[in-house]
Amino acid sequence: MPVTLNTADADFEARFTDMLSAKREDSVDVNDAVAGIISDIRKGGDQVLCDLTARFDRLVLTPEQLQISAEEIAREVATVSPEDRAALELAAARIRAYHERQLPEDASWTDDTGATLGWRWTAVSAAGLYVPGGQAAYPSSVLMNAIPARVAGVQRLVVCVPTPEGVLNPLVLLAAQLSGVDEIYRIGGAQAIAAMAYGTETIVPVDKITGPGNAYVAAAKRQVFGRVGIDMIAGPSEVLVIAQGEQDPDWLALDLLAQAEHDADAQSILITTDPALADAVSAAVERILPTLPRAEIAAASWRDYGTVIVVRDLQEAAALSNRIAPEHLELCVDDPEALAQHCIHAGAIFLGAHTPEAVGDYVSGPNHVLPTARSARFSSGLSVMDFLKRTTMARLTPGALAAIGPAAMRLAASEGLQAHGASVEARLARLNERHDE
Ligand code: HSO
Ligand code: ZN
Repeated sequence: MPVTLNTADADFEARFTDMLSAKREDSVDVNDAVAGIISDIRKGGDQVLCDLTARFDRLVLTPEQLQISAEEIAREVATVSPEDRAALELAAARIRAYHERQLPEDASWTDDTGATLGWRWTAVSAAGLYVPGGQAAYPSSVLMNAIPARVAGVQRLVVCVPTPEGVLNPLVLLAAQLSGVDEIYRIGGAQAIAAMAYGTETIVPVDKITGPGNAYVAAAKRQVFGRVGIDMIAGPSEVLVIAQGEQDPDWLALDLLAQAEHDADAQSILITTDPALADAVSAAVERILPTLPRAEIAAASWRDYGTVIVVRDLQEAAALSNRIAPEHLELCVDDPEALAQHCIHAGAIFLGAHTPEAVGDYVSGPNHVLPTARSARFSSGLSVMDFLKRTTMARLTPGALAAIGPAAMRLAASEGLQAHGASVEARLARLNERHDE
């Protein structure tokens, strides 16, 4: 049974803290195995990649076959129904339009000393996107990772997706095609991450790797970080629904179950001011749960991590929400905008009863790669920024150097860095000579 809490209870604080600190993922230590795979790929390149793909994916390939050919992509993509294609195209267009607005402006100004200062944004040259195989191969996640990269201006976009027994996923290939991916390799696991980070004979290394994956992929991303950039390491998905007033309990139950069906470690939380609504939603969850094809996963998540909290008012709800810092926050209340003002730690906020979290997974436009496990306190979802770097710029006139150079000389002396000071002094001396002439 899910936990039911009430802020009016004497033991609330203790039980809430327990809930917050519960660890939802047992992280198996695969670091040594992954370090071995990375070093094997660095030494053996394509041949090791083929050996590991034969072992883990039961797929025998020559190095030439590592990349999925344009003909294969065309053949698979042709099997997608027009309805599925139209839905994916709508999603891609909306995600692109949203992310185009994220492109930041360069800046440049001249201050009162005559120094021209600013910064400039440029894209990462090449990015690699990992797409998990099997159940978690979400075409929507391909769009959510690849489109921001393309919008940022990344020139070369690579996808790695494992294809156990050689089975290709047409919708994943179509999503890659719609988002402008350049190369797709049928490899997975730590070996795919190592190949993208270090390169092999056939795979040119990338500069940044993003995308979800299992414990091996997560460990590999951590280990190649520094050689390449990575996005976040995402944990199991979460939703917090805050509800008040006249709400359809079935709608709220379905939103909780939509999260629970992702993963037995996912977490769905309901906070409401209305004890009767809390009971009605819990009952609806129990009624709908057995009808889901993924009932087993959703039931495990709801049983182990599902939580219902009754609060006195919405201020209390916002305060608890900020402590939870949920990945997804749904506000099914009379004035969602007003409540959202007080909810400052959340990956994505969904306002009002007609904005189920699932639209955000697919078609509303914002990214669905979001900070989990309370990391929304200090980080944000995937965006165009993740594929950009900021270079700072400065140009001083002689007058500007004369105005601020002496302070630099002073600081250089205090740090014992003679050449630093001299590099400024030599220029200032020349300026003074000219003055004396
Ligand atoms: N809710 C997941 C993303 C997703 N849902 C993909 C369906 N497909 C994490 O934000
Ligand atoms: Zn989802």
